[in-house]
Amino acid sequence: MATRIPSKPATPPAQKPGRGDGDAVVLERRPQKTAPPQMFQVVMLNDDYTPMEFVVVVIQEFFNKDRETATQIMLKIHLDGRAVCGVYSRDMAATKVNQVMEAAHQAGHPLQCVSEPVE
Ligand code: TYC
Repeated sequence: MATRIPSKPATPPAQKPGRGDGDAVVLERRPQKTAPPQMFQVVMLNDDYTPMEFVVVVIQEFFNKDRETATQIMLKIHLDGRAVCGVYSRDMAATKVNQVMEAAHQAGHPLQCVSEPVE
C-alpha cells in the first residue's frame, strides 16, 4: 500500500527569528552636531603716513564698498584707530589681508590690516 504524501505541511511554518515587532526600525532624530564655521573679520589699522585717498581706494577695491561707505570706514579707522572692513571665512579673510598688504607695500605705504575671529 502506497503512503500518501501531503501536499501541504500540517502546521504553518515557524515565524522567522526577529525582534517580534515586525522588524520595524525607529530612526531617532539627533541634535545637529556640526557647528557653523568660524568667521573672521578683516580689521584695518590706522597709521600716520598712508594717504586717506589710498585707503579709500583699497577699501573700495578689495572689500567691494562704494565710495561713500569706503570713505566712512576710512574715517572711522582714522579716528578710532581701527575698523572692520569685512567678515569672511578663514581663507578668504587671509586672502584679503594679503591683497591689502601687497597693494600697500607696492605703493610704499605702511598700511596694516589683520584678520581676527568674530566673537
Ligand atoms: N591717518 C592717515 C592720515 O592721516 C589716514 C589713514 C586712514 C591711514 C586709515 C591708515 O587705515 C588707515 N593720512
